[in-house]
Amino acid sequence: NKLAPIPHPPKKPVVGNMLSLDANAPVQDLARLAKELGPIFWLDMMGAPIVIVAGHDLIDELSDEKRFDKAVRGALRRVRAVGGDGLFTADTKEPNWSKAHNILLQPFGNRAMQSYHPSMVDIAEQLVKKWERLNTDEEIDVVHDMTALTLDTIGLCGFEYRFNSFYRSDYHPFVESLVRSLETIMMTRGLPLENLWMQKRRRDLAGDVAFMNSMVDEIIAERRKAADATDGKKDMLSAMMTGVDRTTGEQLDDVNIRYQINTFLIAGHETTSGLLSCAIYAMLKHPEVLKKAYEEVDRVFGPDTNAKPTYQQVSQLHYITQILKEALRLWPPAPAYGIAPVQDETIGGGKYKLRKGTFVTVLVLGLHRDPSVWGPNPDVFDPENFSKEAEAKRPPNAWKPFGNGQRACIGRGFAMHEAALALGMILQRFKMTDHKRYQMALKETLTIKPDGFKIKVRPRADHERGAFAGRAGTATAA
Ligand code: HEM
Ligand code: LEH
Repeated sequence: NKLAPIPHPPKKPVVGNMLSLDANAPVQDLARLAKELGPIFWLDMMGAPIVIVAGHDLIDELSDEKRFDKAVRGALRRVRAVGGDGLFTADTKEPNWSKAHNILLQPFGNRAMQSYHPSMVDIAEQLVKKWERLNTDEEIDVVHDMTALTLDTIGLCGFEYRFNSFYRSDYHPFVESLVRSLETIMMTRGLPLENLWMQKRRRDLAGDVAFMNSMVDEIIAERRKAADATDGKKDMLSAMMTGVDRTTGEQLDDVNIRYQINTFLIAGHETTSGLLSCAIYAMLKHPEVLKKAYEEVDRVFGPDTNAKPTYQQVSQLHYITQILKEALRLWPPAPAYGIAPVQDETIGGGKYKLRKGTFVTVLVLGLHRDPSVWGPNPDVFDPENFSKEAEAKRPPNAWKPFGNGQRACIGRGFAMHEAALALGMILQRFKMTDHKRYQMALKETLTIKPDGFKIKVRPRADHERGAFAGRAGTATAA
């Protein structure tokens, strides 16, 4: 096999390919470019090359952790302003990465998930209570309410803090600062820092970060004052304050714990809400899927909306989980991740050369619609893509919404349980209508989410519960 040059679109002097990407939709532009240029191409970002890979064969090779490591560069490097050396934005080689990884496996493990379940139900009940009290004609801003759900959930499970998002129409000041910071990080992506407009944003960023840090530091300090550091609490914070890394025998320091909490809040705020919103969108566009989802929830949860779903019931929502996985395929909330070769490499059977340290973007959005894996109609939503049989047949590294290997998402189990519980509780109680005939339009922040998606809901009547139609039907007739 001969070495082939990596394709790239024509570039302009100085800015290179900077202007090939829409500042408000860079990832969608990359997916468009991949359709024109193929599964691998490179862009010149004002002198810095970045290689984009969007096809399964190549990404399978790039998933070899011995050859490629996560690269905290580009947009992600700037997230360090908020996430510091927390897990998500630490280099794999930084001592605090493996230390925190080892310590955090416990509070993100299965056993811990069961202990968070009641808190997850607490917040999901606030969501459905809000929806139950709406007047018939009132619209729901889906992303807004899902963000309230996911943020309040991580607040409560993470450090027993209530953002109380369902009790306010605006956002909690912490969230205002977080959102503004991420916006600045997104806007300044790839741009030189020195200009006036940017200086204002940078001052705001510094102020916002200082405010977020002081709030989180105070929560940590409060907890330190308690007699046994856990204060009898079983949240992620107490696990971080007491956990010991078996390899080094060391504990996390309070500054690093603060960065972990900032990170969980970014993660809880940005991604699971997008997943839930996309899953609702897809169900509304596919009545046959929605019908099966209702049947499963009615079978597993039953009609009694006063009974709180148990942890075990949620883990039996297999079809709902298929819907969530398929939503993660078509609209991966984290649509790309960055890696770099540890040594000089060639990929594609010796075809493409990648120098050590080259910044490579794995375009998950492209991977998830690669016809060589997903067939000739990869854009069609079909939860059967995640039936047991279909999953068993799938080649490795074809579905990567949570990233790769040891640097994959530590919160995936948390997110999936939270999402299945929320969808289950929504479906148990409501009929939803897509009164605007919404068509998917993605808004890019660091993540992708539906832009301006509104629905209406009304409570389900007993006779609408398929599995119980007979019983409920007779009762009403009598
Ligand atoms: C890492 C996606 C929810 C915490 C990642 C990565 C992806 C991802 C793609 C790898 C990033 C990279 O390689 O640069 C998602 C998605 C979520 C989700 C799609 C929801 C649907 C969460 C939640 C938490 C969380 C709820 C925590 C409460 C983390 C952390 C890492 C991470 C700490 C870094 C892990 C490490 O490198 O050791 N996530 N995430 N995520 N995620 Fe998530
Ligand atoms: O390749 C990357 N960035 C490039 C291209 C960019 C347009 C995609 C660049 O120039 O920076 C690396 C990808 C960085 C984007 C990170 C998005 C992930 C957001 C997830 C946040 C929530 N979260 C955190 C942990 N779990 C979930």
